[in-house]
Amino acid sequence: MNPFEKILRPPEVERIVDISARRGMRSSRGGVGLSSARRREIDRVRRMMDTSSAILMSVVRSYPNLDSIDRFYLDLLDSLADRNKLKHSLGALSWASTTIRKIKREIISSLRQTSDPVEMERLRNMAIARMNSILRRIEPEINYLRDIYSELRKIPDIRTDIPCVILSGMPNTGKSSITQRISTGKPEVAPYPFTTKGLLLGHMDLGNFRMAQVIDTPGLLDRPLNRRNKLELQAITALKNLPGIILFVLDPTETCGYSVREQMNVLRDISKTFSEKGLIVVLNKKDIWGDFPDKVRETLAFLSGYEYIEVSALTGDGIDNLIERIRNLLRSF
Ligand SMILES: Nc1nc2c(ncn2[C@@H]2O[C@H](COP(=O)(O)OP(=O)(O)O)[C@@H](O)[C@H]2O)c(=O)[nH]1
Ligand SMILES: [Mg+2]
Repeated sequence: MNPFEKILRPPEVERIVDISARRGMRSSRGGVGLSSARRREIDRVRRMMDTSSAILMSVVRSYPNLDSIDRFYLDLLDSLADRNKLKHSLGALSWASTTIRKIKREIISSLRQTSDPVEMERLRNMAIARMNSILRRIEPEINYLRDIYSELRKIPDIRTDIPCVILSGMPNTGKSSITQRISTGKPEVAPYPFTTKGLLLGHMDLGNFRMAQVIDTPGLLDRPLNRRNKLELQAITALKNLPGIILFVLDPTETCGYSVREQMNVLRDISKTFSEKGLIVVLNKKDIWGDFPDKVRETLAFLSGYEYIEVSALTGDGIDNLIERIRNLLRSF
């Protein structure tokens, strides 16, 4: 499960000040006379500072412990944000939250000792000033957390404890069609870093009450990896941390727009990068192979050393066979 699913975005400093000041002034304590006035000021300071302190703490608490999250999510985090800067920023908010509470206690205790209305007002203004100054001091950290919030929302909700079938292959070879064919139910779209369309996430029944995730990765595993920048590569290779296998979809008819040769290059690249995973080549579009006998022969010659299965995602031919093979491979996970 995505450990960043529930993270909160801190409001801008200006807004924290505003919300807290307004909560402070909302003190309902009325009455006339010195002790009423003192109680009112104490109440105002307490409400104001508890509010800003709680806002900061709720952000800190919404984050998972970065030292105990799964490697897959850690890699994705690293592709989107600076982990040390994130830790530092959360630490700064936590510090500010505690410090504001400490100042609150000091000022309330001074308020208790005075019976001078002018002094009371001075103490209240001091509380506002000190709270503002602390919030100003952590403004860069607050802004950093605001900035990465929308980035971290791109982390998908993928289970790391069940096996995955990860689809790879060049565009238009039939990855999404095969994902739909082998998934029970309709696959859902989930966000993923460096993708515009996100992932297609389906589920597959392995029998014996076990499930696998089916992950179609448009834009991720569909061209040679050496054309990727470092962060992009990290988001891609995060997938290595997921238990499971790779299905590489190859279109021998070249109606996808890529030559068999180009597709073989990507296959070699993917199989090297994910060498510790099982890989099945899915030879797709069998329904129209008859129109491209030379291409099909060329493909089969290239494929020595690879396990492959022939299918047509369009007609469903060979799909049962593919599902059976996947179930066998995932039995040991
Ligand atoms: N003839 C034929 N066309 C297919 C087959 N599988 C997919 N296609 C077509 O190929 C195109 C690309 O398929 P899609 O699943 O979107 O490929 P993706 O880009 O790899 O996800 C679509 O027009 C599909 O209808 C197949 O088995 N036979
Ligand atoms: Mg697709």
